[in-house]
Amino acid sequence: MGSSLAVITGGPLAAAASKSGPAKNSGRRGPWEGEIAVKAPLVISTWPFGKPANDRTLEVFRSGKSGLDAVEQGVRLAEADLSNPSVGLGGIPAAHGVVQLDACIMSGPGHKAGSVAAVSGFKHPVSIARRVMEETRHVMLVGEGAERFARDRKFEEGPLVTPGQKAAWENWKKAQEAEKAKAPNHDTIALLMLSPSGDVFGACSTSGWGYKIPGRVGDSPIIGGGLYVDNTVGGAGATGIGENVMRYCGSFLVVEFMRQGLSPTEACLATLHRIASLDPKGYDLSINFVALDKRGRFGAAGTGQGFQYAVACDDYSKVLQSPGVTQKPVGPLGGNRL
Ligand code: SD4
Repeated sequence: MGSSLAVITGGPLAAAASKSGPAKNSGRRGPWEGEIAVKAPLVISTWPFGKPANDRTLEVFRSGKSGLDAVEQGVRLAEADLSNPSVGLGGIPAAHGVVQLDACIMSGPGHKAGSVAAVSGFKHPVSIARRVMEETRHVMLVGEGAERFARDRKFEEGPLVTPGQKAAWENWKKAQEAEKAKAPNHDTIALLMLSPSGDVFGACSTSGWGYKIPGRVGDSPIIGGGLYVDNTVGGAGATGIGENVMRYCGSFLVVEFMRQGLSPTEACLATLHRIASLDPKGYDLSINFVALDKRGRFGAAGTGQGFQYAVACDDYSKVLQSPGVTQKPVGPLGGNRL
């Protein structure tokens, strides 16, 4: 993409973070990656596995499909990726050994949304969410109802637990009996796109918190929690401990901060600061946000160090490092657990 993107690594907040806690930075100082607007189409998504999903999104969009088709297909790539243990096929199961998936999709034009939660036996929950959005008068279907809805529409069925995940779950079960169990890492793809006509689209998909209580729903399928799009402002998505995002309408808040004039990175940081100011755990939350705005700016931030996100536009496709507020590592630390 050449000179149209100013990629600035590091940042004052990262430098100001201390071992003892969060940097005393209001999140209003930059510059950060993505502060200078780039030409749409622009795609941003969580984690390094977002890079191939971004590339797929752009490829689908450039082939003449809609922005909604593009974000859906980008997320489907992550859902089908067996090597990704936290989205779709091969996702981490719940405590009873069954993979339960959460996903949602949002269209800026029309402010439309669809969502499914705790869905088993279907590897593409993002597409089920899209059909909920397009074919029903509802926004969200869960569990058995969502599965029946998908079955009626002939969505491909099949087991989601891979042999590797089954063996890991069996080990966890044994360790749990011996009270030595550690929940595995978990991630989510939240992907946002700005089209050249200025429309914003987003989609999000995850298997959620590993070995969660069956029926647990995280932030990812919650509109305004794990994903939010406002076609007049931009969009935001989240990853990390969903309990720490959904109690604060995290992605909605990022978008609202952008509406007030903050850049995407500043808005992600301001949201982290707001949540930490209210939460008894302070910044000990393990949450991260990505965002883009209507002007073609993008950004991300996390409570800890090491949250990576992927950005693609023109002939540019990269994994970038977000600013982290504290020196703690990015991994999950416990959600609602005290
Ligand atoms: C959830 N936010 O279910 C998701 C999981 C995730 O990094 O993103 N983990 O809570």
